Amino acid sequence: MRIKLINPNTTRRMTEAMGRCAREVAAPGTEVIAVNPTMGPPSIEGYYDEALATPGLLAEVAAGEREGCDGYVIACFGDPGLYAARELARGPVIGIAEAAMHAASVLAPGFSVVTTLARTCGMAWHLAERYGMKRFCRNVRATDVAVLDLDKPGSAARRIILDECRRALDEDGSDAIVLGCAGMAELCAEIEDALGAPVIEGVTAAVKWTEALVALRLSTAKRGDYARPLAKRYDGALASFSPTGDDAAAERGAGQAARDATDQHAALAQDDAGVTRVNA
Ligand code: 2AL
Repeated sequence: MRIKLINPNTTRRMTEAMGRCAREVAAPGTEVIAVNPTMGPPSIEGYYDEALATPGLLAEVAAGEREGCDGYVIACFGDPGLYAARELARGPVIGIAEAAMHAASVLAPGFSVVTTLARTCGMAWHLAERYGMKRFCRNVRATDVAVLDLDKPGSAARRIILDECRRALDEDGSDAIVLGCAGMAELCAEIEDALGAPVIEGVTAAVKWTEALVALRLSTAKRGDYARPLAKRYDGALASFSPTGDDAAAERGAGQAARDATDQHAALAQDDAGVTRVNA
């Protein structure tokens, strides 16, 4: 099966690190395609960043539909564009915050999220609320490490994050830690070894969940809120994102349609000049 792992920020080295983590846990028959958009913010640290990362993310989902991807992981802890991506995709789409919080909720009676900047704490609380995870989420703690400083050589990020995780276990009444940024994925094993408690990072959790749903031949429902976007003309800079409303492929079912290379599904693609266009 093919799982497309989309880092919605434009920082390639983060995408590559996530790809390494994902491939370490993927089953032998699973191909992980790790990508990031070329337009948008280099890191996502607020609602504005999230909003403007979303068009590039959706273009990658639409391209994935044409490429025959079986499922998608949105690899940013704000889960930007999750529901919009589900409207485009036939297969399952899982956000890393969604995956990590659900995993933590069955591994421990309560968890703490340890995230990057303080300004992202509210976003994590909103997600916990949205996913029904608030009763498991004991606290959301900021480290004030910026996303692009997480893997800077010589940075104190590892020590700062580990110290905050320790405080979370000591002070929050939590028995598990959820790492609140995709850029922390490669730190997970080291932190878990040091803490001796479950530490969940969403990239790997979401890859395994997506893999399980695809293996079960389950796809995204197309009857209700996740139906294809309605056909309409968008104006101005977003004109190329105008949905065509062609959901015939979706109605044929995810398993079959995902392998249909000639599918004229409403899709966005980037041509050689990097221009996004519809129905390539
Ligand atoms: C993130 C993340 O996962 N990727 C990114 O660019 N920002 N999350 C965060 N809390 O800073």
